[in-house]
Amino acid sequence: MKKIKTIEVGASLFEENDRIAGENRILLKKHGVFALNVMGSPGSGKTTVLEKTIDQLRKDYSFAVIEGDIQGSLDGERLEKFGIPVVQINTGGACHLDANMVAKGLENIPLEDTDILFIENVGNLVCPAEFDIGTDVNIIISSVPEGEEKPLKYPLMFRISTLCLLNKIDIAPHTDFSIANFTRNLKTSAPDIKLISLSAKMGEGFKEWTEYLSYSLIASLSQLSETPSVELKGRVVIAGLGDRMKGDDGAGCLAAEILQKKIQKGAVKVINAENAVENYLGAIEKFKPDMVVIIDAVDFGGKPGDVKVMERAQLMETTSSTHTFSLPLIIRHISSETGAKCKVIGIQPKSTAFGEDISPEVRQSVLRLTEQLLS
Ligand SMILES: Nc1nc2c(ncn2[C@@H]2O[C@H](COP(=O)(O)OP(=O)(O)OP(=O)(O)O)[C@@H](O)[C@H]2O)c(=O)[nH]1
Ligand SMILES: [Mg+2]
Repeated sequence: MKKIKTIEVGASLFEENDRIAGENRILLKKHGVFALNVMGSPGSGKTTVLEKTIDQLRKDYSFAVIEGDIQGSLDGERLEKFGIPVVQINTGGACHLDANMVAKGLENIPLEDTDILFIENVGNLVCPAEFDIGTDVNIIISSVPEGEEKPLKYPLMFRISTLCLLNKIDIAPHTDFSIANFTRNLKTSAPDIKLISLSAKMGEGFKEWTEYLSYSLIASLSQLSETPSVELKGRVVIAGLGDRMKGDDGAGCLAAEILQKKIQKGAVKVINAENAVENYLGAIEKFKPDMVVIIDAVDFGGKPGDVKVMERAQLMETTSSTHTFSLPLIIRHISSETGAKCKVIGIQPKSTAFGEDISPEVRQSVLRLTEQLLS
């Protein structure tokens, strides 16, 4: 007898999607579930990666899976063999999962007993990128046979993902695929994405991937209740500071980049000031803000990714790593010129070494912070 529960759902209203995704995220957080939206072309190896990952880590973590397919439960059956809860969602023709479908799926997952929830989206490089489903992270699984140029042709999918797994590298020597070219294309479309090359078939690269997964899970759990809230009131300027070439020093810039994509206009102005906030003082004053929020990597002796909301006095007791200007002085200037209330959201960096990527802990922290600011 077939044990997998299959749910048929129609497409939900697009404008409702983000609201329901937010509810999914809150529900998952409440139960301490780390959820990943696994996307990629048909046949890129999504289910094979999940099979191998679950097989390797099931002694350490409890898994659950929501499988999205246009029809059928073939992938669900492959994963159910591991004795984990699997819910198959049939989209009935839709080329992606949406937040409402996932909400229905979550009703059938024992969240209290789940550490890691994989949601395998419908195989497609376009539509799933447009629908937030409420997971902690988006992952794109690309594969060698698809070619090197996919990040250039489907940039949104790569841009909204935290991690790209390049699968099927075992067959690269038999093709003209160049990992160096793929990496260059990837960084062109999605400069912030992390890349791990692997072979789900042969196991190469799996250590790096499973370590990344464990790391992200721990970072997500350790920050569950630690992102302090900042209530945005009136006209607000949010300025991200830092240096994108120096690892976690770019945290403020990453936050500004994310917020700039989501906040178009209105009472909130987002500025990616990088290392030269002094050049934006005129624009900040002209906006006549009631509040100015500065996001920056600040070494306050916390754990990597810890977030602390500070006012000028507290900031003077800490060291802001690399900037040539004095942040307390800038804040005093802005306050006196605009009368705005100024706050600094400091993110504890792990490493600010030149040429490094932003660390997973700080990246997760920035994602949570931006979500919290947008909510
Ligand atoms: N050579 C090679 N083949 C792989 C690898 N990973 C997956 N495959 C094969 O690729 C094919 C598709 O794998 P799936 O895991 O079903 O792909 P999928 O992305 O889940 O496919 P859909 O759910 O249909 O979108 C299967 O024949 C796998 O055996 C790999 O690392 N190397
Ligand atoms: Mg699959």
